[in-house]
Amino acid sequence: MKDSSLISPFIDQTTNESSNKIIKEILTSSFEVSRIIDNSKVKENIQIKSIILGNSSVGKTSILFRLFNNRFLKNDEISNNYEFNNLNIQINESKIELSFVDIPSKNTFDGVMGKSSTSCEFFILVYSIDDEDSFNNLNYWMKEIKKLYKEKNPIILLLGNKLDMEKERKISKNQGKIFYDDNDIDFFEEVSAKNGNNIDEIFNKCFVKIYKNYQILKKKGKQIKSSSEMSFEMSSNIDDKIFNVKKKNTCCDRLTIILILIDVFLFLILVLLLIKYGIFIFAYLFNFI
Ligand SMILES: Nc1nc2c(ncn2[C@@H]2O[C@H](COP(=O)(O)OP(=O)(O)OP(=O)(O)O)[C@@H](O)[C@H]2O)c(=O)[nH]1
Ligand SMILES: [Mg+2]
Repeated sequence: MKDSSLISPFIDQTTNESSNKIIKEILTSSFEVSRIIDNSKVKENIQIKSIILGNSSVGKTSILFRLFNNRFLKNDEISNNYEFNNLNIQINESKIELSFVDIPSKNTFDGVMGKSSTSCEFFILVYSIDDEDSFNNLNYWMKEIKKLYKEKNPIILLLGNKLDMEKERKISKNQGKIFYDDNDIDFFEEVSAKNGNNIDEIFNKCFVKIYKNYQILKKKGKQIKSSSEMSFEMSSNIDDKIFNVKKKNTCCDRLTIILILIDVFLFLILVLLLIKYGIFIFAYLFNFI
């Protein structure tokens, strides 16, 4: 679980006081998500790429369909080639265009990434509460996300789907919560694509976080030109992640330089010793002969 309540580590020393105040304000404010775009108020467009992952039949397509159309996708409508358009929402003066890649899960993660763009700011990881395998396989999906996106820190939402199937439940809510806590995931919720429980609420929380992160990056003067560039900078926990990574890098860089200098120094001493004693040895041998 990422602790979004952390504010202080986020406040960058190089950012001036007024920026820090605005950043604090963004972090603590609540924002409304609107599905109706008021173009007269829109001042910026933010493009976000999302991918939905999880085992086969956990309800990935059904969740997206519910999010887009607010109804359950009938079995005879399901197709592996279902294409979702962009989902447009408005928060304040920003229009956020979310594109979703829905992959039939017979693919491996490599297959997924091969087909879609390598940049992604938002992952939705799904298991089904009645399917143990789909829960156990979360480790695989998380490992793959971390491998490819270690430093990009995309926002990750974990969904336990089919909440309506309480009687068939095999995975407790607490198990889902523990996985979320242990894996640096931003949001977790149990949902039902069938009756729509919790879907809008949890997605809206993610959208607000995406918006806040974007605004904070902007305030910090980062150049955000395109979605793919943003994905590199985008951190679901900007507060500590981006800066910790940078701090760690500088620290490692310094350590490497110090170690190289020590190596060079020791090498020079060795050469001097060789020259000094080498001459003695040669002289001794020469005299001796
Ligand atoms: N009861 C119940 N059934 C669901 C729910 N969501 C999806 N299903 C059913 O689960 C089955 C699989 O749903 P999909 O949305 O196709 O699952 P998927 O993860 O996209 O599957 P793949 O594309 O094969 O990877 C379908 O029969 C859906 O009707 C839910 O919330 N509750
Ligand atoms: Mg599907």
